[in-house]
Parts: sequence; structure tokens; C-alpha cells
Amino acid sequence: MATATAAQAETPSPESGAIPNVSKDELLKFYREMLLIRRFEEKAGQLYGMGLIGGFCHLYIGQEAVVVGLEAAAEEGDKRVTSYRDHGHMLACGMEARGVMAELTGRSGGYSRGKGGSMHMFSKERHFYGGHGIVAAQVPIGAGLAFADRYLGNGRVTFAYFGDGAANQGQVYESYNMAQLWSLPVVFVIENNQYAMGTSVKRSTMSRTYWERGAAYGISGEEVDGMDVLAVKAAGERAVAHCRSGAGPYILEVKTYRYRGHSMSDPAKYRTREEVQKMKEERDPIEHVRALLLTGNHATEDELKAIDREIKEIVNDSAEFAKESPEPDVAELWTDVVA
Ligand SMILES: Cc1ncc(C[n+]2csc(CCOP(=O)(O)OP(=O)(O)O)c2C)c(N)n1
Ligand SMILES: [Mg+2]
Repeated sequence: MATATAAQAETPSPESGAIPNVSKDELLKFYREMLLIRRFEEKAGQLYGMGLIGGFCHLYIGQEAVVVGLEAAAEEGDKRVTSYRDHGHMLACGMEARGVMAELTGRSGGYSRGKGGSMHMFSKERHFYGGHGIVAAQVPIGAGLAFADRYLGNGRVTFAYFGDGAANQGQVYESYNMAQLWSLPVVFVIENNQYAMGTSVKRSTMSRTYWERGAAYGISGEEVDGMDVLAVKAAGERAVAHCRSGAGPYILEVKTYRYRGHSMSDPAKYRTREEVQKMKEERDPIEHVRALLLTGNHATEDELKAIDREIKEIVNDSAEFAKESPEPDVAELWTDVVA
């Protein structure tokens, strides 16, 4: 069994001006994609405050580099499945901002025609299998998707995302066992944002190097700096190559941080403002790429401002579309229901 600790410095400091293993265009793409998620989530937070979004809503702000980096390692046809903190995953795999926002607001123009909401969206076209509200439920589903691909022999890989809290669930280990036993092409992505609702990993977890638990099943893996999109992409490429070679699953423990509360109602008493502020100031994934672009003279302030405007337009347009989209017709109560 091969295991590797990542934390390998994939990215030089912005001051060096060098961009490793990545073109200027790709760096701009990362900037654009992470910014889209950030601005989209901020807008969703506003609409929630205005009462236009109801129920549960879990924002992904702070964790953008995880999904953007891993999507850069994916190929067309690869699959993804995640938890309720899912809007970023949808946008990163190419789902439309309009359809996601309309679903958040419970409108018929949404991905589930307004009947699913934040935690229940799917896109067969983009190979996105949800959106799951039950903690860790998506992990065996991810193994199942990979089982189907292995059976079909189509070379596809599934990314199964879950949190540090989910990583303590029994069904994760049942999935690990079967995935390795049957050499399933699944990347288990632990998004370790250090908290499960209001419980820090220090309070909940005995052995806190989650990726190493794969060793019990002979599964390789590594820890990754989830605030560095280039490090995430590089680790994602190692994971995907491993899975596509037929060697079975791979575990990526991506160290990240969520800036906002667990959901829209969160007393925020379990961590200090200073802790959050420090992460924002010192480790922000978008600022990191921005600095690489600017100090390396790969983009000007004006070019980045133009991207900011472009993203703002996409997000505002999605909110307008959502507001104008009608609520689902009563007859929709009886469609897509399995009895
Ligand atoms: C089986 C189950 N138990 C409890 C809950 C309530 N719950 C929702 S999210 C959550 C915390 C999960 O934390 P983590 O896996 O770290 O993901 P994060 O929210 O940090 O992304 C809990 C306990 C649930 N939805 N499902
Ligand atoms: Mg967590």
C-alpha cells in the first residue's frame, strides 16, 4: 500500500511570480470559478435574509478551492456526489447559476422544479448526483456510482465528498471496505473544515488524520492544503490517475475552512471571531490566486475588475431569473414521485 503525505508545496509564494504546472489561462479560470461560487453564495445569503429562500441553506464560502481544484483534475463524464453544502459543487461542475438559484428559492425554473431546494438538486447532464441531507449518506452512493462504472468498464471516476463530521460515521468504513475489495474508481474527498456544526474536530475525534484511516483497508491517500487550489488540483490528478489505473479508491483529506456558520442559523459560539478573521486574512483561496496573478504580472487590476463585474452580472441575473420564475404548479405535487 502506498501512502503519501501531501502538504508538499505545490505553489510557490506569490512574490516569486512563478506559476507551476499551470497556465495563466488556467489560473484565471480558477479565479473566475472560485469567485462565482463566493458571489453566488453571498447572494444566496442575502436572498435568505430577505425571506426568498426558506428551510436549510449551508454556504460554502471559504471552501471554494476544494471543488474548483478537484474539478480541474476531472474529465468529462466523471461523477460527483456530495452533502447538503452543495451549491459550490454544482457551479464548479458546470450547472447553471440560474437553475441553482431558482431551486434555492423554490421556483419552477430550478433544477428540481422548485421541489427540492438547497439540499436536493441533481443534474444527469453534468453527472451531479446530489445534494444529500443525511450526513455521510452520499459516501456509499459514491461507491455505488463507481461500482457501476467499474462494471461498465468505462474508465470514469467518482468524487464522493463528505465532511470531517461525516468521516466518523460507520457507513464510510463499510464503503471503504467494499471500494478497496472491488477496486472501485472512487476518490473519497474528506472536506475537513474542522467543524461539524458547532463541534470542533478536537472535541469529537480521537485520531485526527482522517486520511490515514484508509490504511486499515489498504487504501492510499494523502492530506492536501485545501486553501491552495493548485495543491488541490495536483493532489486530485494523483488521485484520479490512481483510480483510473484500476488500483481502486483513493482518499484525499482536504484541509479547509468555512467562513460562515454551519447553516443560516448558527449561534457561532464555538469559535472566536479572531480565528475566522485570521483565516480570511492569511489563507483566503481567492486572494491567493489573485496575488499569484498580480505579482507575477499575469493579469492587471483592471482585468481582474472586469472578471469581478462579469461574475456579478451572472449572479445578479440568476437572482432575477429566480425571482421571476413562478412557483411550482400544484399538479407538480404528483410528478417525479415514486410510490
Ligand atoms: C445522520 C445525520 N445525523 C445528524 C445530522 C445533523 N447534521 C447535519 S450537518 C451535521 C454536521 C456534519 O459536519 P461535517 O460532516 O463536518 O460537514 P460540514 O457541515 O462541516 O460541511 C450534522 C450533525 C444529519 N443531517 N444526519
Ligand atoms: Mg465539517
